Amino acid sequence: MLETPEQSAAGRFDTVLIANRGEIAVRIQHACRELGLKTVAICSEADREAPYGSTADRFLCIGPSSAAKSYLNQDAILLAARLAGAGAIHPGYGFLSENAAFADAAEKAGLTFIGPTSSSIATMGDKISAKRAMMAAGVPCVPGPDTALPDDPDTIERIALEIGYPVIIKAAGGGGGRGMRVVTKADVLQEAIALTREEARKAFGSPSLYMEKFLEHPRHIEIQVICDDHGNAVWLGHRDCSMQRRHQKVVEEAPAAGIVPDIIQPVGMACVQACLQIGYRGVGTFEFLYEDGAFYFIEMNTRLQVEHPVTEMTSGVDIVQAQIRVAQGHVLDLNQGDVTCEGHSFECRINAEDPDSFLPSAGVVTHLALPTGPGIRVDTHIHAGYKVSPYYDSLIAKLIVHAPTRAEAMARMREALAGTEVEGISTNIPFLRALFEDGAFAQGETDIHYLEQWLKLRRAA
Ligand code: MV4
Repeated sequence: MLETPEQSAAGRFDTVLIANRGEIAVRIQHACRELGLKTVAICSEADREAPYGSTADRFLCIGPSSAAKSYLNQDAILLAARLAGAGAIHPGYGFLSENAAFADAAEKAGLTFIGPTSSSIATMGDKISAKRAMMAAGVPCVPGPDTALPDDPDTIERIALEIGYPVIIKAAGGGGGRGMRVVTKADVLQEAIALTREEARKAFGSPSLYMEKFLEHPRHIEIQVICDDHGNAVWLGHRDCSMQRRHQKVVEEAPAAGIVPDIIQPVGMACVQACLQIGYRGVGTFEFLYEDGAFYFIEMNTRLQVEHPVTEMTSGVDIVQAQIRVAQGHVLDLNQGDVTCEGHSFECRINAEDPDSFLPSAGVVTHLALPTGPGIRVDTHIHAGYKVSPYYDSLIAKLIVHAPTRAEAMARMREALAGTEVEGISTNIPFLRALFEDGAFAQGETDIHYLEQWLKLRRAA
């Protein structure tokens, strides 16, 4: 039965269009079906055989294989929602999940966008306005002004001296490692600014930059929040995402090793206060750098994240279902006192890529064996016979484990990786197995540079 725009706009929808693909499309579909909602799956030509197509109530091919003409094609997605009678859109992560214009267009089409308001997305998408909002809310930030760098070279020079070298220059429209440049001394500052401004203009359509103190050996710690439309917000613990290569996370864990509750709790509560202050709705992640016992806000992600399962395993909260229920207008059925984070969880991103060069590896999966057993979860869309296409990111599965302690969770991940077999394509499983044998990683508290240093040493050996 088609829903009226008024009905769906009020969040009383019974059908969700999942505007994504791969493992997150499977994950969201499970959450919707458990909530008794109907689902509309979409695909590009390359994903016509996707398994989640057969379990959805409707399955629409919306365009050619290229993401620009399918998963990023706003008009095609909104038309599919209308034709299939969907009352809501879940964007997942990546693609249009942090596109304020799409969120706005969906709401204007009478659909519920399962996410924050477009204005929250826009505010956090501009890294300067995000920092300003956080500073106003008392969230600890990296030293540096919450205003765009002016054009005047003398003023820029003065700002850098006030911060103290080394400094990092970032694009307001950047994020996730794009549009950044480190400057270690004054005599190259102006040239660095000019280069970064030009790159920002080309990549993000805005030359707006800001400057911060460059932290040399931080860890990347993030805090998960969930907020409803009735003035309630909770934080669900924290994650360590420092194990990354070229800004691509490889292994994530919850909680971060060696961070005691007494120092993270005030930060978690500051994030909750910030959410209430800006009227945030849905799930969100506050990204921090952690160095010498102090936290420094760098960015807020206004979407469900790839690594949400490690927080689900430790908090026991189904984050995707909570996100959907909040979008339906329900009051958050969680208060901070209910949130207890137990044990330790790791997630390994299994990628269809060469384990040494990290180059993507497309092809047909001829054999697949996945681990089972206590404290093991696999989020995936692939199966034996599945054709891994070259059009999208290389993530084919997420292997998640949970155990009472970090050491037990490491042992469980080693055993789970040993029981994970993917043949027919190359994967990073051998690399992950080696990483989970590494002593320093086992010790914990490695920083954001560790993995790239470890890879250099492995290659030199
Ligand atoms: C920084 C930083 C050091 N100091 N900002 C990279 C992506 C984006 N999240 C911000 N990033 C960084 N910002 C200051 N003031 C170092 C990084 C950084 C990084 C941060 C988190 C995880 C991995 C990273 C890899 C390289 C650089």
